[in-house]
Amino acid sequence: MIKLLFLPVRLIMKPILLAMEHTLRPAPIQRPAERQAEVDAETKGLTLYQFRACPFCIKVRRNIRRLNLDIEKRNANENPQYQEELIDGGGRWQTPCLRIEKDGKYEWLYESSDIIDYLNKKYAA
Ligand SMILES: N[C@@H](CCC(=O)N[C@@H](CS)C(=O)NCC(=O)O)C(=O)O
Repeated sequence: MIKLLFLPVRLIMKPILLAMEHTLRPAPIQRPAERQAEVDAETKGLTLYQFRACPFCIKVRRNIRRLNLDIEKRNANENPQYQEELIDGGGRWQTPCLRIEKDGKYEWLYESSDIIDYLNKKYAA
């Protein structure tokens, strides 16, 4: 019921949030080509499960852009396969969630602030 009440608000906010994300894009940091290649290889093991107009996902996407990271984004709202992966793997229907591949296994990191801290610790320097 509550979700239905918020539907018109979400419909109005969606284009506004996406336009703001586009307009207020942060500049990506620059790294020497060799370091960027290392970072690109590492981030192949990362996948962001997200909704397009979720403000928490936008916050994480902005940080990913600022850190100049090539991370695959999977829209869990529009693709049933990604939705299933998120619920089965992460255990919760909540985005953003960062899937981290380590030694052939996956870790699932929820909470936008924790995802941003994780990425900053590894890639902000
Ligand atoms: N505290 C969380 C909040 C995340 C959150 O509330 N995400 C919403 C989308 S904006 C969600 O996944 N809702 C689940 C649903 O729609 O059922 C964070 O910062 O990541």
